[in-house]
Amino acid sequence: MSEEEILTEYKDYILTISINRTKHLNALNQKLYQKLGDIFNSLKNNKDIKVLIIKGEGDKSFIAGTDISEMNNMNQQGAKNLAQSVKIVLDILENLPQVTIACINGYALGGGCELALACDLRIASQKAVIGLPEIDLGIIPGGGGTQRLKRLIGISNTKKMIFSGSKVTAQEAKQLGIINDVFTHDDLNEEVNKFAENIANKPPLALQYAKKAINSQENSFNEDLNKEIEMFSLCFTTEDRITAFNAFLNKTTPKKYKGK
Ligand code: CO8
Repeated sequence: MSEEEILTEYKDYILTISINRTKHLNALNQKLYQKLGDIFNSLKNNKDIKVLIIKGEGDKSFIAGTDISEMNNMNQQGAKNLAQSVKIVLDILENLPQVTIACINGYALGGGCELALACDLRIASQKAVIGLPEIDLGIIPGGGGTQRLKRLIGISNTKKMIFSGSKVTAQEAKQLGIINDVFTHDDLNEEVNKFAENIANKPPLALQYAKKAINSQENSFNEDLNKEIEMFSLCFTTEDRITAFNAFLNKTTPKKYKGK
């Protein structure tokens, strides 16, 4: 991985991280997850950073998911290992003392949507496209999507999105409660920065305590996340998963699924 696959910029208590893998629409591979985990870890005790903004480079995509080519070769254990390591990274992100904002300029799909769901806030451009399309790859969300989305928009809306794999517009996502605010594509960065500057001026400890109180979940949440990992990795034992991945990677339409 070249150093530049994650760009960082610091100004006035605000750290901006930008995923820079534009050829792959900023899809996250294992090395990038690891690097993100290292960055998030380094923020845990950093009092000079009050707000973290996460973005995707280019004009088209926030993060188009976890890297499908990399997952294609995984067996059940490999998928479980991946999901468990992503869980650690997103748990750290979710519980950072800083206020975290996903600045969504385009595709936020699969693992990209799940990373955004682990942020405190999601602010999008009118061009954003949001979804958990894993079902069309013969798998399910494995980065906390089934649980975090359910908590955000309820069981019924979550089932509709995950079963259909449908991608929604920024406006639809705002109506569902996934997105906090929508701005024109050109205004997105400026509006997110303005919002971040406002938050960075609030009392930091009160922000942290508010976040802890809001994030507090009943004990079963962790069990639910582990259940998701079990189901996600089980998908990697199916023929349909291989059929669906091959169709994506070969740019063809998948044949009828066999149910095995
Ligand atoms: N992984 C790998 N490569 C990708 C991905 C991805 N998720 N998304 C896009 N790319 C690549 C394409 O393969 C293509 O590469 P190449 O030029 O070498 O063929 C390049 O990015 C550009 O993409 P397209 O040509 O397809 O661009 P389009 O504008 O035609 O389409 C789309 C854009 C609609 C976003 C399309 O690329 C797409 O459908 N991408 C896949 C989206 C998806 O299914 N995401 C979910 C992936 S599964 C997942 O994230 C599981 C999460 C599990 C949790 C993680 C912990 C376990």
